[in-house]
Amino acid sequence: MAKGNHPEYKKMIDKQYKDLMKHCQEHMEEVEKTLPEPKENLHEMLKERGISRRDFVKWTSAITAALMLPPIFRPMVAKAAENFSRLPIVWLHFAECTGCSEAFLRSSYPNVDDILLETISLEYHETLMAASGYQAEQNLEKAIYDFAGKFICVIEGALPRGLDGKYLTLGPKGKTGIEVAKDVTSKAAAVICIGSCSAFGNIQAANPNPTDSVSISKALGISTVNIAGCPPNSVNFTGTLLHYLMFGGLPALDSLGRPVWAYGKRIHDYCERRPHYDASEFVEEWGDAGALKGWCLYKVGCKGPYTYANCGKVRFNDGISWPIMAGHGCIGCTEPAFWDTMAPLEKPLPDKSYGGGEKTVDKIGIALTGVAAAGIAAHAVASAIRHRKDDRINTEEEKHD
Ligand code: FSX
Ligand code: SF4
Ligand code: F3S
Repeated sequence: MAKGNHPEYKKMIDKQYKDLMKHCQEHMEEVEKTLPEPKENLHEMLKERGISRRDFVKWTSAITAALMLPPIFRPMVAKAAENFSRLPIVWLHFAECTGCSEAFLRSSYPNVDDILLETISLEYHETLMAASGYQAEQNLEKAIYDFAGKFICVIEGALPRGLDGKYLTLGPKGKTGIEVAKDVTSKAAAVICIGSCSAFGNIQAANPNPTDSVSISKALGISTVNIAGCPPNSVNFTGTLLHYLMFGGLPALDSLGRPVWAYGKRIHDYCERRPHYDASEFVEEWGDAGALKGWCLYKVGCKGPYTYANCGKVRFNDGISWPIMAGHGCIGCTEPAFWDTMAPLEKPLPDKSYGGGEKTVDKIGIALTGVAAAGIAAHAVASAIRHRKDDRINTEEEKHD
């Protein structure tokens, strides 16, 4: 009998989920007692934006599945969504293109995730707030004082360390990004890096990195949750916040700080072109017969075999499409230092880069995994929300310097 069908094994898994549900219920009762009243009524907002109750139920099922939780958690996901606007958020911008905020906010067909993001209680967001100068600085100080230890600090952008951090200064007092980041993150309940810039340094840190830009984790020596991608998928951000609201902790993370539920598998594992890869049917050049037939993009540079993310599963723009579906290979935007390690973007990697050409792609996937596969492991709630960065993360990042 397969392990998964064994009655004892099934009993053990059922018990684990039951315990997790109990923890979730208790935590959510606590949230209702301790966090401020919701600022927005989600259902009214959904109605105003033409999203029916049925669409909402469909969304809760999809996000429950994306979070690798069984359907019994669906009502808890719905409740956490209703509580979304109770969570105070301070959203900082450093060295980046603001594409992450733009990607979340400029959706032409807003779905439930986009509307949820509109409901969050943004105590401070440099792109969206009306205040500027001294008033903006006061708003930030007030937010971190009023919600000390309770707010989530969300960060877009890398931190330049060159010239004592002076490549990036903010506000009327000319504070460096590093000073602002240190001050705010030290008072936050958790730090979530949105996008590969804050998560890994990204384009700012690409060779020759003249400003000595690095990730938030490396600049400050703290652990961060890394919602990687340039830009990342809004589902991976909302899902992580929903998890936080449901369980009072962060989801299990891989060795690079990425939530396992979203970044636990390779692009290559979810790809709809995979049968063509397995049948050795490749696009050889742009616009050829293979491209018209939707064959595999490996030979025109797809880095899906080396890239961990759920893009093919959750897609972008309300599930309409994703890079490989649109006809270009994955450029590896959820991986550290991808501009340096995955270039040239439209050519396969030379044999030595990751240990081999197309024949060894699957072995590479296995070697790079090093994360729990699925299920309950993705929800082992971290006991300490904010703690010093561990050596494992250091080692991983230094590998890509
Ligand atoms: Fe970076 Fe985001 Fe890419 Fe841009 O803020 S992840 S350059 S989409 O905007 O940080
Ligand atoms: Fe898909 Fe790229 Fe893998 Fe081909 S190489 S199957 S296009 S992920
Ligand atoms: Fe980025 Fe590749 Fe997804 S380029 S958006 S990780 S398909």
